[in-house]
Amino acid sequence: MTTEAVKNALRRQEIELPSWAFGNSGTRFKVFPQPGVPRSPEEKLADAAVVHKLTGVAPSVALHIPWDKVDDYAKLAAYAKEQGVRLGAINSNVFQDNDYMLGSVTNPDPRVRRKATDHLLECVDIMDATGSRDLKLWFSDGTNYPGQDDIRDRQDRLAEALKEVYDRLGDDQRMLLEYKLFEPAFYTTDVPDWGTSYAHCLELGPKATVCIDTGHHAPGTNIEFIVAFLLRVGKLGAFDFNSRFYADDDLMVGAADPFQLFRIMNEIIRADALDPDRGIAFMLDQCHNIEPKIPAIIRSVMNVQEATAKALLVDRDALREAQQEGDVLGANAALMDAYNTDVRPLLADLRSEQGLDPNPIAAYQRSGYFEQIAHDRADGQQAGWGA
Ligand code: PSV
Ligand code: MN
Ligand code: MN
Repeated sequence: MTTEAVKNALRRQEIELPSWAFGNSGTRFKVFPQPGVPRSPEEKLADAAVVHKLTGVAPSVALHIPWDKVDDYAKLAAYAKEQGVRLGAINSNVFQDNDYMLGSVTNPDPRVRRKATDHLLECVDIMDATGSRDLKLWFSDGTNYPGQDDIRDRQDRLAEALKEVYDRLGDDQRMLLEYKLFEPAFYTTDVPDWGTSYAHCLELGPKATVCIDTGHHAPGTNIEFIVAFLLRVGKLGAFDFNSRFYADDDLMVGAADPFQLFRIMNEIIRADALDPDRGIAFMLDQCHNIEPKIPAIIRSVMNVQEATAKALLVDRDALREAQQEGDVLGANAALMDAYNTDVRPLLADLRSEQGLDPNPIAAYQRSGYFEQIAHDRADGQQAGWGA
């Protein structure tokens, strides 16, 4: 691909930001509050708009309900637009209510299942108001002890709830079913892996696709294989990007394993699935516990751009030829040459051509925005996960 073609593809790239990444977060041991943290969904959108203004590739913001609960979602969407961004995926939350101790949509109690399903339906109502395309579902449901509940019955309950929500989706709306190996459930999880998610999505129909959260796998899992497989069958809907060293660490994407991120983006380019028109949502799902949030999100966006640029630079003809000739080392070299290219100058050039500062983090630090929000938001309750 020529440098111009690489730049053109990068110009069209879109990365969605999670509203919750801007709020205070931490571990179960301690949340360290940071100055200037948003106090409302509107302030989260304002911060996200700064990231978009400086990087040019983050035009949408995912909401988490009820963390981002407001009275008037159409008004929130209009506010986002004024700020220069739009509202993206609606993330449901059926994991933070006392009723969900034994599960939400898979709970043995039909009353709790109804309550959970009603929340998911409410999220679709919110999508109607915000104009969001995607409903993202993640279930913490599972069990802690062998025999605690019937594994198969729980799958039936899950399928029933998903079907009800699926049937409520509008023509242009989609359901993204996220999986996670474990936590908070430690023995069984009802949607633990891509296979389970895929099987449910297949049964539901074309509007249901799998969301891959890069932090939700066992160590050593070959995520790019999952990406390639799901792309081939048209069932990859989205990514929740982040990094893990141990479990669901939610660190900045590309920080722990930039090579893995490149390998994932390589499968995306191989399938020609980067363009927003192709329907894959590239979202971040991260928390910034000890680092300043806005620059960390800018860094994450840049990490995705760098991995993408390298994947675009792979000499596809040389790679294909080496593969077909059984030239193992040549094929591997075609990938590694691209991965080892320093794409930072190309991205800096691209930003300059777009009228952006070539160094978005330095531009943020010079902008005075942090000093402003630290001053303006000194009062009131700072948002955090769950706020
Ligand atoms: C679960 O660990 C998860 O990745 C889901 O996407 C949740 O909605 C999100 O984290 C909340 O941060
Ligand atoms: Mn996630
Ligand atoms: Mn997670």
